[in-house]
Amino acid sequence: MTSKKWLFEEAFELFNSPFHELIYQAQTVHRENFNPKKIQVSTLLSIKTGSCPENCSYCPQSAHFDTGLKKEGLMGLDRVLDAAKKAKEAGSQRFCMGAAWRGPRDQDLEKVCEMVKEVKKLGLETCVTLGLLKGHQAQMLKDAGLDFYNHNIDTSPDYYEEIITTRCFEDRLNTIEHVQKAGIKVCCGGILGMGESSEDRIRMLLVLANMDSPPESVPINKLIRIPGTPLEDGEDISPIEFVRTIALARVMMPRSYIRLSAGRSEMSEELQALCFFSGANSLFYGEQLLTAPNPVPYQDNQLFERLGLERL
Ligand code: SAM
Ligand code: DTB
Ligand code: SF4
Repeated sequence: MTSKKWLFEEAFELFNSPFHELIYQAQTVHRENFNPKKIQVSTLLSIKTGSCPENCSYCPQSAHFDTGLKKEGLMGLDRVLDAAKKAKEAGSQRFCMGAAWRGPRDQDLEKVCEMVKEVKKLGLETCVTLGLLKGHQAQMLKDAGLDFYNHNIDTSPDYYEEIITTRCFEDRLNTIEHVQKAGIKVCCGGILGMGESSEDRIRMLLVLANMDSPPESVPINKLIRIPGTPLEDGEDISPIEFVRTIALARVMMPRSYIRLSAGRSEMSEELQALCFFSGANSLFYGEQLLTAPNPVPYQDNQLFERLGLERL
């Protein structure tokens, strides 16, 4: 089924409509496409940490900034499998492995492919995020049985250069194309709260929603301000603006999972509830994201119970 192509003006109007109208539309679209009680649960693991040559202004793992992060080379298979087993036991459905690379070398990718094969054997869905890929590398991952590749566009095309200069927006789109051509599902979203305007947020969602096939999974991260990065200080996005963006993502991408991603540790239960009410239906579960903290499982279990949410 081809998806609707959105114009900026339409999205802008919806985004700026009265809050209750927007949320009502998002909730309606959500119910038409999903069981609103169900939530998809993924767990992250950093399999290669820090010393990244890219200069993404938000990232604790960039070699350009001193964030005091402990750097680690590519993790061995045993440690990865240990973490995956724990995630499975804790009730996670998908295991996402992230590496601080601009892109992988083939010899490293072979090791990651081995991880993918073994994690799949545990009965978990697999996702990896390894930076820019070449066509043959996407095929290597497909052959290993990879389910999802995460590669975020992070912000609007216009604001991209304010945030990252070691690569361009097109580079990201090329990798997404390789991933889709290889038949791997795409997880692609961005970060809110980096000083971008509402129009930038809308334009980011337009790029995602207007892809030939919109991403199956759309992570919406709230910037975690990391000391030592250029975005350490700055004005936070207002909670209402954040919810509006989630709601717009839901309406524009009716069949995608919208993931309430980084930044939940700094959100109240009420704000998270409003995000789920506006169509978010996925999250990262487990006390750590890649390097930054996430709510502890006990807290999230309590949240699920209070809101009557069930895992997929
Ligand atoms: N190096 C690979 C890449 O950039 O695609 C994979 C790992 S990278 C850490 C994955 C994503 O984490 C980024 O695209 C960004 O959206 C998110 N991220 C990184 N630092 C963040 C922060 N401080 N706050 C919120 N999201 C962040
Ligand atoms: C995504 O959009 N968010 C996740 C996942 N995809 C790889 C990563 C969030 C990283 C937050 C900062 C950290 O933990 O280092
Ligand atoms: Fe490297 Fe990814 Fe962090 Fe950018 S976001 S510095 S590419 S690990």
